[in-house]
Amino acid sequence: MKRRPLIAGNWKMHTTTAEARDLATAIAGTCVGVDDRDVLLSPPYTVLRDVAECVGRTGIIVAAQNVCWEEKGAYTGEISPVMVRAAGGSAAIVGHSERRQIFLENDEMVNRRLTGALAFGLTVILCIGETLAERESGDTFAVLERQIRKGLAGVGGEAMAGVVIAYEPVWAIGTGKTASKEQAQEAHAFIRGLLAAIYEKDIAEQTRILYGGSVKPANIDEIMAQPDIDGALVGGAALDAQSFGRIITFR
Ligand code: G2H
Repeated sequence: MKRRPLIAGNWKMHTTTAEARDLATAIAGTCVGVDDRDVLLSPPYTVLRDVAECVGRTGIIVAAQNVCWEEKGAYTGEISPVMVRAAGGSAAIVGHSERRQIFLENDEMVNRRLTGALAFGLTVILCIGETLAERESGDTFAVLERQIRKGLAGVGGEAMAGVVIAYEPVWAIGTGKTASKEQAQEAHAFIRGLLAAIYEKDIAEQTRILYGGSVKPANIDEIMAQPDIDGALVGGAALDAQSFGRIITFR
C-alpha cells in the first residue's frame, strides 16, 4: 500500500511573528514543485494566522501544537478546534511528550483532545513514545499499546482517515540521539500491527505513521527508506528553512 509521505515541522515554543513569517515564507519557497508528499507546519498559536497567510495556496498544512475538545468556554489557556480553523489551520498535534511530561497530560486527556479535534474536522497527529527507562525495562511495546488504545478510544474506523500517528521515542527528542532505523521500523511495524488488530488491515495500511526524534538532513533518507515509516515529525531542524527543505525533499 502506497501511503503519501508527510513531513511535519513542529516549531514548539519558537518564533516571534516576524520570525514565523520569514520562516514560513522561506519554507513555502522550498516546497515549490514538491507535489508527491504533504508538508505540515505547526507554529505557536500566536502565529497560526500569519503562517497560514504566508503559505497561502501552496498546499502546506497548518497545524496547532495542541487543541481543546470544546468549541468554546471557560478553559483558560486553551484554544478550540474552531479557533484553529478560523486562523487558517486544518490540523492539530496531540499527546506530544512535552505535553505529557512537562504539563502532565495523560492518555485520557489526550483522547479527549483527539476526539474533540476530529469532531470539528481537524486532522490529528497523535504522538506516542516510550521513555528511556521504559525502553530499558522492556516496556516499550506495552507503553505504545496503552497510548494507542487509550488515545484512540471511541474513534471508529472511518474517523481514522483523519488520524496520523507519530512515534517519538522520548529519549530521542531534542537529544541528538536518533533511534536506529531498525528500532524505528520495529516500533512502526508494531504500531501498524496493533492498528490492524484494533481496526482492520486496510485501515492499518492506510494510516500514516511518522517518526520523530532528532530527525535531520543527515538521517532523513535512511528513516524514510523503512517500509512502515511514512514521514517525520521534525523539531529542531524544522526551524531552519534550508535544513527543513532538505528533509522535505528526502530521497
Ligand atoms: C520531537 C521532535 C519534534 P526534535 O519532539 O516533535 O523534536 O526533532 O527536536 O527531536
